[in-house]
Amino acid sequence: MRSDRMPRRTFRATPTITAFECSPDRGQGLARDMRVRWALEEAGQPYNVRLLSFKAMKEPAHLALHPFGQIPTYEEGDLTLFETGSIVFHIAERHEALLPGDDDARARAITWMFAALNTVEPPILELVTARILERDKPWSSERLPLVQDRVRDRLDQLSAHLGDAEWLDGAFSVGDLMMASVLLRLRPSGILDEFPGLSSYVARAEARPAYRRAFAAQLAVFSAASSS
Ligand code: GTB
Repeated sequence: MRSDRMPRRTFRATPTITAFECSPDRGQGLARDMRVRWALEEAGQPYNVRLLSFKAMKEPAHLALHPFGQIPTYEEGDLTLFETGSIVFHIAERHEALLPGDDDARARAITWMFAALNTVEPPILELVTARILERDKPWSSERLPLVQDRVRDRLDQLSAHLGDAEWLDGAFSVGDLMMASVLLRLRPSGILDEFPGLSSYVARAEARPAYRRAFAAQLAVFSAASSS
């Protein structure tokens, strides 16, 4: 059923987002400003980027925008947002190709966005912690396989749902943008390669022109920082 309750919202000003001045991922596009850049590119919305050092992120000027002193933030006129999910949702509400006008399709796209952030990403973040922050702990070799298997269990389920479909629910939506972004965080671990269906899904997402523009923009920041 199509909803005619409200006209589609528009951007009231050119947004400004924040990103790492020098991303620790060395331009792999794993930091969360990438999700916001990608959504803005899908929406065809130009944007500005303010780059921040780790020190600046904890200073009052940035803490006034983000209570936890992180990136990304989003400013659009007098509106300031933090939390990637909220920012991407705000952008998606302004672009029908990210959030369908049909009420039910829209609700399902939002469901997939939450599933990406609340159900699929937590075990992946646990794995990132286990592989990087805990790797020197004496118990790391015992814990890591448990965490890896928790990720595999979740990917088994997601893969079974996706099957041979191109996207999670019909046409590409913000649910796919968030899910593919979350899965990309797995790439350095090699686990994504164990799931050919999900690997192809992520590859399709990465092949989208909007993704490529967003990726190139964040890579250019890293390249400039590392050559200066
Ligand atoms: N829940 C918040 C959101 O979704 O916006 C989480 C934001 C967040 O974790 N921001 C990180 C940050 O600002 C950057 S994206 N960290 C600095 C700090 O907390 O002081 C997370 C991230 C960081 C680095 C890599 N990497 O190097 O691969 C990947 C992702």
